[in-house]
Amino acid sequence: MRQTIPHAGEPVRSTCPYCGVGCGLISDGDNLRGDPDHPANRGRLCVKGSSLLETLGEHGRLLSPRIGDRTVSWERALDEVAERFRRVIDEHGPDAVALYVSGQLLTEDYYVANKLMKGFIGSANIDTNSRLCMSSAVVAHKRAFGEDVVPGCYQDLELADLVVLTGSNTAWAHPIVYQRLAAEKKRRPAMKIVVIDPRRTATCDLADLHLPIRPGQDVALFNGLLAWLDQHQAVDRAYLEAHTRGFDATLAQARDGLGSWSGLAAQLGLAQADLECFYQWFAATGRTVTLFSQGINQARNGTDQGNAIINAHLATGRVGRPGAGPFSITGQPNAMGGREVGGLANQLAVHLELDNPAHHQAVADFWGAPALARRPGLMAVDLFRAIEAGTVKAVWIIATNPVDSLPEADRVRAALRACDTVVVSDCVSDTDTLECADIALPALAWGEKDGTVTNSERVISRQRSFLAAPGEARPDWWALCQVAKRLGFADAFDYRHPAQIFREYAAMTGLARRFGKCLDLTAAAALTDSGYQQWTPRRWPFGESERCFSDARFSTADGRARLIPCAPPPAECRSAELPLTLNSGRLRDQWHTMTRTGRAPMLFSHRDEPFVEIAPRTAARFGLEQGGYARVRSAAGEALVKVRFDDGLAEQALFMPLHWTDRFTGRARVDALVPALTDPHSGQPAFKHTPAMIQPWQPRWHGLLLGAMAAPAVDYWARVPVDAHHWRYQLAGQAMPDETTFMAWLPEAEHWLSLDDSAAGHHRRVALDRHNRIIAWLALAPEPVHANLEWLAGCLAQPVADGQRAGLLLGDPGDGGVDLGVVVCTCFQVREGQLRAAVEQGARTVSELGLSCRAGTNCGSCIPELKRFVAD
Ligand SMILES: Nc1nc2c(c(=O)[nH]1)N[C@H]1C(S)=C(S)[C@@H](COP(=O)(O)OP(=O)(O)OC[C@H]3O[C@@H](n4cnc5c(=O)[nH]c(N)nc54)[C@H](O)[C@@H]3O)O[C@H]1N2
Ligand SMILES: Nc1nc2c(c(=O)[nH]1)N[C@H]1C(S)=C(S)[C@@H](COP(=O)(O)OP(=O)(O)OC[C@H]3O[C@@H](n4cnc5c(=O)[nH]c(N)nc54)[C@H](O)[C@@H]3O)O[C@H]1N2
Ligand code: SF4
Ligand SMILES: [Mo]
Repeated sequence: MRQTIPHAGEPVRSTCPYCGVGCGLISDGDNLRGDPDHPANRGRLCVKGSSLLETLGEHGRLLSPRIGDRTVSWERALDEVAERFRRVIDEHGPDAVALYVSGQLLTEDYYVANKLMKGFIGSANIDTNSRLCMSSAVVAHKRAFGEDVVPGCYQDLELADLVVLTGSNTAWAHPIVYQRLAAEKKRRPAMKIVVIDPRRTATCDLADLHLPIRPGQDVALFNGLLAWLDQHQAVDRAYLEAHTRGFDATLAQARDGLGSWSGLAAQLGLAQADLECFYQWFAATGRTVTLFSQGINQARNGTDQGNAIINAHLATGRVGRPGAGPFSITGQPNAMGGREVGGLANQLAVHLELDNPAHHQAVADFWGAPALARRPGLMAVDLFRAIEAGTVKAVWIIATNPVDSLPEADRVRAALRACDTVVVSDCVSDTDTLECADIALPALAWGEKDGTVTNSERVISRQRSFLAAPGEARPDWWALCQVAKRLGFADAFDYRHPAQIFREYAAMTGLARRFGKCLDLTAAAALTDSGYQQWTPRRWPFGESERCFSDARFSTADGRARLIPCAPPPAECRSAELPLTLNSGRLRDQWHTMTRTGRAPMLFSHRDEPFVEIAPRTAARFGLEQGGYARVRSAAGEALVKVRFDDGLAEQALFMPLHWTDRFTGRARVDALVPALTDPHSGQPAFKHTPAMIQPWQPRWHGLLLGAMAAPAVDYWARVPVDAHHWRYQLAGQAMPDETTFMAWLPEAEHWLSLDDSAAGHHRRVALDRHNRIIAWLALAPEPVHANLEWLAGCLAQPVADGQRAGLLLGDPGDGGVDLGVVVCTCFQVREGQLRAAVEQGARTVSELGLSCRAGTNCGSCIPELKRFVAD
């Protein structure tokens, strides 16, 4: 079967495959722009979305199935997967196999995976990376509303008079939502924005008030808010009495142990005036939205943190109203779709529960399922523990990279290496997880795959294919159905087109409706194939108002929402050995484990090496220098990274991005350091608060290396792509490599240019092929090597011109060009030096900078940095 391209060469409307904002875009494969008609973005795109075409191309793609190192046919690979799964199931029962999937799957892939595992294999051992991402919010919604529903929509942020952003670096992680907010704030400066985050992030740029709360203290903050609202007669008694339960117990819990407001402020690490200002604004502003993300979810009490926020909204009757509501924003492009179809191990499908006998019967009947699971399956962290223990003997991992993204990641890797059968479906050929695979299956990537996704505001949009499938790559749903057939379930998995799967899913939501849930797509159950092709973005529940729970009728049995008493958080645990708290999260221009954004050289211009951020004062205490190196250590593992000063961090805080993997550097997988501590209700790991220690690391030599080679075995290396074939490496180490060692890093060459000053420890090599083209470049020195990186990168694969040799050895053409510093505006590649020049010529505002050098005038993601630049 080969994917056919319905509109080859014609512009196709699709959806960005990165964050949960779910922006619409239009592309024909050569050009790409935001879709002006998409309700999420109205034509805007951020830098990741606008550089999508740069990440395509067949290089580095997984193009055919593999068993071990052997390339095999699909028939052979699918037979092998099915035989191995069948054997384990027969010998050890269905709970000895598992699927581990992803919020980056399409709804159709997800639906089929869940149906196969829970309905037909007969185990609920299917979990998803949404466990690491949204599962605390899922439980918080279920506890409060009786259903996992985000009541509001993005427009609420524009209608609100107060927007509270907590645990969210919206400017970098949900840039188009941030831009919509920024535009509204400009239009209506009286609108208030409060950012709650222990770090001063780019998001704080919009804030009227930043509360740099102590990590993990959000329950105390929102409990305090509830007590304040009550004390100041700001609760909506009529709403509470008519539509909720649990207020009195929740308030009693919130008041328990609460002393003075000054005492609370001190506990939270905030100025009392700031705390009271936030409480006053919240009390006084009917149109308030509280948007929350991983600073809330990824904590040991993430579920309670979500409920503490929702409590404050229920107490003021601010749920599902225009411009008012709690708003859990989703991370991945289809995190929401996965929650709808039931991708988590502790839910059934279409918002129904495994342990509810009536739900169970309804789903078994709908699917004609012979063996529908009755018990919850293993949640992500426990699933990998069971793989380690050998009780789960075969696992199929689809569209996620657990060797990098799960806590105690080194343990996860060891567990997979020791596991009998690891099947990995991915679209690229080289990941830390694929390295552990016994069987690798090539998947279609964005631009090739075809189906639906649901964004943070419940809008279902189409991802459409506009590119032919490369090599043997196939849709994930197809591979799942092929294995299902081989396991003996051909009738239930006889799909030929994603539209069939979507119709079945839409029909199935009739069960949700039957049980009083909001999820309802039944109007699409009879969608024709062409209706599916022409689908325009639509929010569920179809045909009703924009918001859920506007009528204050909730999805619980009695129709009332619940306020949930939330105990105060555990105190921070720091010890003399691990005196710091390591926070982790996202960068503006990278996506997760960089398998896709890491293909676009441009997206490394913002940050090109793995790093830890630390406040300058703390750095001085630990003997660290800006741009130097540090070892970061925790109880679970360690990393070797560069040091960046950030005065937006608290004194005890460290921050590391989650993006760097073993494909891009020697040792900087942040999850090797994060211990596997989880929320008791949701099983979501606490990624944000790891007790840690830092110390300087002083290399004795530095290196810069360009070419097509693999990473040399040295203490420190980090690489970025130069183009589809070449890398640029930064190197550093303790013992200076001798000539035999460093020559082995370089490819075979016809000619060499060399420069050595062995006494000073300086070595330069340029490798040339027989056409005098440069195939590799190396410099080693006791001090950091400076070279004109852009010029050097451009020299690769080019012939050396006469008179160029000296410059080439130096790594600089000597044309007087100066180093302009790092790129601030990725879209137009505007560097710090150019910004400085613009300021010198009189630019005083961000828009004047834009007029002068175009910085910030495309996607706008760099505007917070531009503002800081102008301010400095
Ligand atoms: N550029 C980019 N965008 C992305 C992604 C990406 O990889 N790159 N990934 C997407 C995905 S899957 C997700 S889940 C989202 C995540 O989006 P966000 O949650 O916005 O991103 P994070 O950087 O993980 O963390 C958010 C903030 O929580 C703060 N925080 C840490 N501890 C606490 C605390 O105790 N209390 C409070 N209030 N805040 C705290 C951190 O300092 C951080 O600034 O981003 C999505 N968008
Ligand atoms: N320390 C720390 N750890 C974290 C977080 C944090 O904030 N801090 N955040 C957590 C969160 S919120 C998340 S969402 C996770 C993300 O972590 P992961 O899900 O592990 O990260 P990705 O890089 O998105 O992995 C997706 C993989 O699927 C592949 N892929 C892409 N599209 C397709 C497709 O259509 N089909 C198939 N078969 N493969 C595809 C990609 O090449 C890539 O290898 O990380 C979590 N881990
Ligand atoms: S905000 Fe950026 S990454 Fe997120 S969906 Fe829109 S274009 Fe894609
Ligand atoms: Mo996520």
